[in-house]
Amino acid sequence: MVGETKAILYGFWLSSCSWRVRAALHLKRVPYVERNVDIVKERSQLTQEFEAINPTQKVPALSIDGTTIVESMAIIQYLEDTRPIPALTPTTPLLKARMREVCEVIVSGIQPLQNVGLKSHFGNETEYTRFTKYWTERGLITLEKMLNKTSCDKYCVGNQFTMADLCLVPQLFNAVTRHELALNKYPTLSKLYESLLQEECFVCTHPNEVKRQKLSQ
Ligand SMILES: N[C@@H](CCC(=O)N[C@@H](CS)C(=O)NCC(=O)O)C(=O)O
Repeated sequence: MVGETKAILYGFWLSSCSWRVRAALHLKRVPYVERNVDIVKERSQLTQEFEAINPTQKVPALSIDGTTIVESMAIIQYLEDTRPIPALTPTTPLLKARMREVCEVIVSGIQPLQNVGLKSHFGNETEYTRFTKYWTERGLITLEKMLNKTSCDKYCVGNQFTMADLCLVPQLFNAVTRHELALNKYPTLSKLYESLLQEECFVCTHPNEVKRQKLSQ
């Protein structure tokens, strides 16, 4: 039976992929505990113990319903399929495609190119930062053009909260805080970010909130 015991999210407070899943769990009202996998200082994702949980050696992974699922979008789709309310997918084929366009730009076109796991493959910190900032900025330019057409100012696609919003907010948070990019050049992204950040699912699962809870344990 789905949802019988508390799910376990293996995540990291600052990880955008973990935040996507945290917000989805919150929306779907799935009780869960988060196990911190320090991917920055301790590099715990590379231990044998974690590899047994997630062969990709990345966060997140979700243990739920007697099994473990990896890859944030596969996890979110599983939650959508097993716990359909509230729906995170539009109903029309075109809006579904628009939602997936936005998700892909972020999930395939930005996040992997600014992932912290790339750092050791660069000669120095400056080269790494230049590379990650460049791809993040290019992604923002693309998203601004796309969302200008599909967004209602409140949500990315149509007038419904979808998986695209789950992907957008954590990536913009990274752009602003880690890459120090200003969003004022992107009016659509700015409006969406400001409005979406107030959604309960992002307030309650915000990285700073996770950090605060971790420190108070
Ligand atoms: N496609 C994967 C990407 C996972 C990923 O890159 N996670 C990052 C954090 S957002 C990570 O664990 N990085 C550590 C590393 O690559 O060593 C997903 O969506 O779950």
